Amino acid sequence: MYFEGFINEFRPVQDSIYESLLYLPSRCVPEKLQSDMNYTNKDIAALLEEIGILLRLDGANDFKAIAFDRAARTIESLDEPVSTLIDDRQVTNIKGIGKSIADDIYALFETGEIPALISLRKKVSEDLVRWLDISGMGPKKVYKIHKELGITTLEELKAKCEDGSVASLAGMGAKSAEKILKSIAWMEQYAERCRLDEAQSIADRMLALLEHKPGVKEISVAGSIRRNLETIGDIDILVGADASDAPALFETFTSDPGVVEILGQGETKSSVRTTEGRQVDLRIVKPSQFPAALMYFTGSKEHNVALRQRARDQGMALNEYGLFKLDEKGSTDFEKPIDYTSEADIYKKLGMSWVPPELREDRGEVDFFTKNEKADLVELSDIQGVLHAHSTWSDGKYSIQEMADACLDRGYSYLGLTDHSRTAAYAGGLDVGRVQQQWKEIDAINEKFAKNGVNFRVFKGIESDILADGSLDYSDDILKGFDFIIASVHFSLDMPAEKMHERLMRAVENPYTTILGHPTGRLLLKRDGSKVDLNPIIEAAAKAGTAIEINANPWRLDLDWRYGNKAKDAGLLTAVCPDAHSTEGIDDMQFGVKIARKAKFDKARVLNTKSVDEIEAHFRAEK
Ligand code: DGT
Ligand code: CA
Ligand code: CA
Ligand code: ZN
Repeated sequence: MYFEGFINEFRPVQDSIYESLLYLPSRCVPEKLQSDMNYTNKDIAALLEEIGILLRLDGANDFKAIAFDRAARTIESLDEPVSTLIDDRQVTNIKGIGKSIADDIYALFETGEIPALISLRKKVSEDLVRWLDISGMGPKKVYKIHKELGITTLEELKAKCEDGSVASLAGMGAKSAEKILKSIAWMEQYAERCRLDEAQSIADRMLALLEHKPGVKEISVAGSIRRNLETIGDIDILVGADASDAPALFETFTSDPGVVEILGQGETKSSVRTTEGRQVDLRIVKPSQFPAALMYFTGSKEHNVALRQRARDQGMALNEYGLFKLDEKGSTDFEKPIDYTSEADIYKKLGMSWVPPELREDRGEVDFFTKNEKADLVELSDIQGVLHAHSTWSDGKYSIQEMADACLDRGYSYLGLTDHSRTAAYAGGLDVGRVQQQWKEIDAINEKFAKNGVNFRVFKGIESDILADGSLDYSDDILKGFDFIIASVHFSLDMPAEKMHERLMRAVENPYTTILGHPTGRLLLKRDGSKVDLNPIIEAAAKAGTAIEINANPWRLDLDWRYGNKAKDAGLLTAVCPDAHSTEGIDDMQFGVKIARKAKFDKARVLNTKSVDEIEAHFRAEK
């Protein structure tokens, strides 16, 4: 059958896991930033920071490295662009920037390079740089292990952790070695994936590159991005174009400056690696085949398998070219598909209605859309307010007023401010006195909004730590003064599952808890969350009227959407919360909504789709 070759026409070059680690976004510092040699303060800070790190990996004197760290931080927080200080050689006027670093910056603007950085990049082994992706490994620790054991590669590090050499180093111990091994295992498992937000921005760039090119009649992302999965393997893009236009489109795609390597190229598919180290697959199909191909390449594989079985049960065959009638003997003419014009059309011919891509995971959707015409999924435009945000009162970057204005700018009508509670001292958690002071500031801001006729409200919230025994972080007489409370675990995430169960149960059943924050504490591709079965927690929360957050920060996306069916059955409420530590952080809302949809939440079960008055009533009823 000729369609089988469709996805197998070439074998992409397989990178080793370690090779792709090089591209891990966490340390993605551009080689040469821009050809016109205009650098933002952020660019400069990133390069200086890299020098500091490489110096430490090279065993240099700490004073020297610290000077670069400090310069990076200073420049990052300057209001004025450093680029305006180059011509008049004024960079040394910046407090904390000496002549030597100033010269590095002049060199950057004049030649596009910092010689010291170039030589450090040559001198310090890439293998060693990779160690920095191990969680808890800073450059000083890397250097120490490298130096004392005489090893450089991850493989060697792994071996030395296993044979006890790392544990026997001063200041290390068995626990540290174990942690390193665990983290390497994580890296091996996930090096091939990245977060949704990272993949999304690469996909957007590729779509923009192609969408207006001659011959492009249809274009869409497919694969896991289209399904709003929280981590992405490769990025799939599908184009509908005539075969005669395909070669030029592939040429545009593979010659883009954002592409560093062509992994494979065929007549209908081309795979590349981008500067971020991600693989992008572009497939070009005939416009008439676009809907069937889009359906197929959106997946998931499991959803496709279920649909194919359904087609067969109904005497048809389904593949990426469409639906085909089978004769009695089960064979068919693949040149003659049953007519279709859209994805919805194909689903209809299978006796069901269109399935939103984010639900295509074979978790009951085939059955659901056989019986129902549509699912009501929450939309970004349904969101009316921001809950879970931090200000300079704890570890946020902006004042309450600035955060409120940023919410207002984005069309929201309230901000539920939740700085950290007192136990989170490392994050500037508020003691009782500061809580009361903050309330006064919030009252004043609300009065000002009211006086100016602005229909916007700041609610007094707190992100209260859940203490080890499950209690909240203030006494009841303080707790009752808040409009609402997000209760989150921030320490001892690795306690035994039964203890964590008790801890979370107590927290969700506490009448003061409005929302349980990031329920597992996971950091995607970096750190596992606490090992606890959330099913009973979801039931208890639903019963108590406590919502469980979908933390919209793309590192978290926690509650996991895989609890969606359970949450729906239990009638659980959620709140889609950006957990914003800056004004830009508010924009993470989009990722949370994607996950909320994938977890089957409708508008009615998402707290922050409520209007100001409705949410206020909800807070009051919960107290
Ligand atoms: P990823 O890239 O790991 O994040 O996940 P996907 O879902 O994007 O997977 P990918 O890129 O390998 O393939 C894209 C879609 O193509 C996938 O969701 C379903 C379809 N597909 C690929 N290979 C197969 C297959 O062997 N069988 C079936 N039924 N579908 C496949
Ligand atoms: Ca993919
Ligand atoms: Ca793919
Ligand atoms: Zn938090």
